[in-house]
Amino acid sequence: MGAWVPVPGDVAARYRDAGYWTDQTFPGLLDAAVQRFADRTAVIDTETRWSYRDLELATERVAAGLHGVGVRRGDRVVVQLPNVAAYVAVLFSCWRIGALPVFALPAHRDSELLHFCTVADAAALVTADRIAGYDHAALAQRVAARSARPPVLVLLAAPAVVAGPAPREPVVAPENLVPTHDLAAWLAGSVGPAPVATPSAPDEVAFLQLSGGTTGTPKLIPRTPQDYLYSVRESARICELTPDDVMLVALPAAHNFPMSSPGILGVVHAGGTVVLASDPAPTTCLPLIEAERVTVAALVPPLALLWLSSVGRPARPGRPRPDLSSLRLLQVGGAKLVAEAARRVESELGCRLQQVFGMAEGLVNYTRPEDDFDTVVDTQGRPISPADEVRVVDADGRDLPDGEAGELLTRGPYTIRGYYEAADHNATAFTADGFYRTGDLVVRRPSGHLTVVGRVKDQINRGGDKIASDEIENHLVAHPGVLDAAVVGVPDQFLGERSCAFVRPEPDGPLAGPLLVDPDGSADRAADRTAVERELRAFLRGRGLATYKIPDVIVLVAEFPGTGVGKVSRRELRQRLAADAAPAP
Ligand code: OOB
Repeated sequence: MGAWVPVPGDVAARYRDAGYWTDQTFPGLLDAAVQRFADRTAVIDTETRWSYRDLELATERVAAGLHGVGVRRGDRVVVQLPNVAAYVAVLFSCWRIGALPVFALPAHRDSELLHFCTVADAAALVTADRIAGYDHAALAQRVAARSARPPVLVLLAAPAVVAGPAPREPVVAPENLVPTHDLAAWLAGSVGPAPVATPSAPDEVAFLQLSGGTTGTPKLIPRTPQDYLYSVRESARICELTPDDVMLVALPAAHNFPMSSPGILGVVHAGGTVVLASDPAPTTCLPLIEAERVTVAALVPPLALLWLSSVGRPARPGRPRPDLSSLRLLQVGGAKLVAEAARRVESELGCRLQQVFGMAEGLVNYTRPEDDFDTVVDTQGRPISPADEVRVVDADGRDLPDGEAGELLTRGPYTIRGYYEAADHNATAFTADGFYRTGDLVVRRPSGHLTVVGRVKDQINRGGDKIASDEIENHLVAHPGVLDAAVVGVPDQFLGERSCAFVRPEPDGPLAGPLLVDPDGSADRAADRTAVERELRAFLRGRGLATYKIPDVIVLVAEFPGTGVGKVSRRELRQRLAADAAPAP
């Protein structure tokens, strides 16, 4: 286990005394649900319907499989799976034997997965052979081939609906392939009984969640059962979950939002049903809501817009509109939902809206059932816990009064005090007294409700997918033709933000040539620019970056505006782009 920063002893004692932190563990969460709700439906995907008893059995089988390939208590297991029931079993099986899952997203590629496997020193990588047409079996092999300590590979033959069309990716040379283990065979009961094992204690790190990141490499977030499960129980209570609730998981299941706010774990706590959608499109999800009588769903803003526009269109003849009457709550979070869209949810989807402003580092804010309409539309909610400490500060770290915009700093019973194995970064990401600097600009109301009004961190929020400017810039400057790069977010009606890379070519390098010396913008020059953009995108893809991180726009510039202290002014770059986009006078 690597270095992490526990909450100081006296504070931990306070959280325990107040009843926030309990002795509950993740296996304990599942055991309690099995005892109370054994025969009720726990998890549904396109091919699976598991009761809580079935989920427990699947968990035992995968735990036996993992143990059989050498995974032991304290080992890290990188998990990259589509939204399938097996994912839930893999999670609980890791916890059952005291191993720590590391939550990768299906969108992650060589660069990210290799990084997670390395930082976490992973003992195993569990993935599917294909997800949405991408060859994850080959990806896993490439990661293993490049790892100092190759992880054991466990592959799920994904059902056709999540696997997508056959992949065309090049595969690792046959002589370099490492043997893989078959998750589906484990689930079918091909190995013996699960070992007797001690799960992580309530105060030990039980998994590593991913941060959106603001610096070169995504950081890992260590969470313990006592802190995480407190937020899960409270989230379930705030969202009024009962055993009759059916939650649709349309976002990638490993993200903190569908995992715990209240998400999959909140539903297990309540004894309800999780329905895993193979993709978040309205054409998939709206019929699923009708078929499974879904009561709660969680979306990022661009998907909420898509769903709204889908129900707003006239029904096609012979294709009746799906019946959404079971849906009682739509949660929207991960990025700012514009008020105009927020206003439409209730009348057009026929359910209540809940805004969710959370972060994998901890703090989660919800609008509440008792909030009036304007509060639900205009704010991103208030913190889960009375023990969440919230400060809104100016650029000098001075506290601001309610109503004034400043950076949100937070500390509390489920917010981390430091990233995993990241002492240097922690020194700036947290204050000396343990507040996490969120990088979000907020305005607080006297009621405690927060409205997100901007950001001070160098991060782009592309419809909920977070991109660290710095990470993409580092990849771009690795190109022999690139002297320097600055990546910024620019407003986008649908995504909220798109990413734009400003690139300064190396004066005598392969990307320079006619591009910068010909100021009158001839047609040839435009063709050259397109070729350069294509080249840079292919280069980034070749470096194994997740697709959502490939810049939407690439602009070549001769130089960057400075800030006065020699730093690139990202603000000026954004303004320049906005001016270019404005219609000519
Ligand atoms: C969730 O978690 P992360 O770790 O992917 O991203 C956190 C960041 C926040 O710091 C903020 O910048 C942004 O995402 N964000 C929002 C927002 N919710 C998150 N910005 C504006 N409005 C919102 N409603 O995104 C996350 C974790 C748990 C629950 C929900 C979202």
